[in-house]
Amino acid sequence: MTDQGPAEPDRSTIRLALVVGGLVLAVLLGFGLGRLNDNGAVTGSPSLAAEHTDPPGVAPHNHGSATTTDQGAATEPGGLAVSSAGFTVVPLATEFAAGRPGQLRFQVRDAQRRPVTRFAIVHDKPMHLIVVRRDLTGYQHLHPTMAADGTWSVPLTLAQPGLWRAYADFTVVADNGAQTAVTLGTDLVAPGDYRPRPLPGPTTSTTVDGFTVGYEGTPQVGATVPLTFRVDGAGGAAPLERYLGAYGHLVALREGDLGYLHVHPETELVDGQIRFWLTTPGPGRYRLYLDFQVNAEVRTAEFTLTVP
Ligand SMILES: [Cu+2]
Repeated sequence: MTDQGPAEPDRSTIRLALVVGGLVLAVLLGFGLGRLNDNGAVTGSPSLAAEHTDPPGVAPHNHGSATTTDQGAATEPGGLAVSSAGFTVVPLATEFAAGRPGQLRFQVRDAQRRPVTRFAIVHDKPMHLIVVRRDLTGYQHLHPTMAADGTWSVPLTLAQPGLWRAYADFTVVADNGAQTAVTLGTDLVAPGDYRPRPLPGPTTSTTVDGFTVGYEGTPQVGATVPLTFRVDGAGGAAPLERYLGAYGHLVALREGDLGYLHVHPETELVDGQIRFWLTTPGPGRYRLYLDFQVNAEVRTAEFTLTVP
């Protein structure tokens, strides 16, 4: 371009060509950089994840978020999309016969459409699968097993007809060791006569299998606050056992879109009670599902929570 021959062309023409060429180059570069940023965000999360502050006693991770890369939007729920951060959940079949035992099989695929096979163990498991009907009934918390080709499978019964939501909550380990926590969601269907149940009214206490479960705490929009659960049996405080690396496992789902909230467990009991840190993304109604274990049996206590 700078090589100008003896028959010198009009300088203004050259200048114009340079300006246009520069613009084209700038646009192309912009595209390239944008793509690099997109790709970089998939695997470049550790620095962002490290900046994420966790409540005391909680190992740095971002459980339940759409991705670990959404640093600026850490309160946004996950589970709303089949694809996020370059990963896609692909169910092999989505239709189930209501009330009949079936098998859910799925893969997590990367941006190159290859099945992912390297997952980090988080809360004792490489994959947490939550299944709930769209009216927030029929909650199940399952742990599928993975075949060598990256296909996950787990026995699943959708007890009642309707549309159901399945959440795959996992952390991918990249070749360079970088970890990306993702919660993806996909719908399942059990054809039939769907009779949705209205969401029960808000409460902070409930009973399940003879246990009384109550909690204290006041979730606030955009804040991470402690929720402390107490479990009592016939003779007082129930002898809680470790379950999934803590003394309980809490899932919170938002009514309306079934967004899957951030929940951090405390790994040890606090005054004999189970404490979680919950981040509430906005006003609305939520359903809380507390899994706890006593005498080697896991039970689930459910609560409706209204956040003004
Ligand atoms: Cu789990």
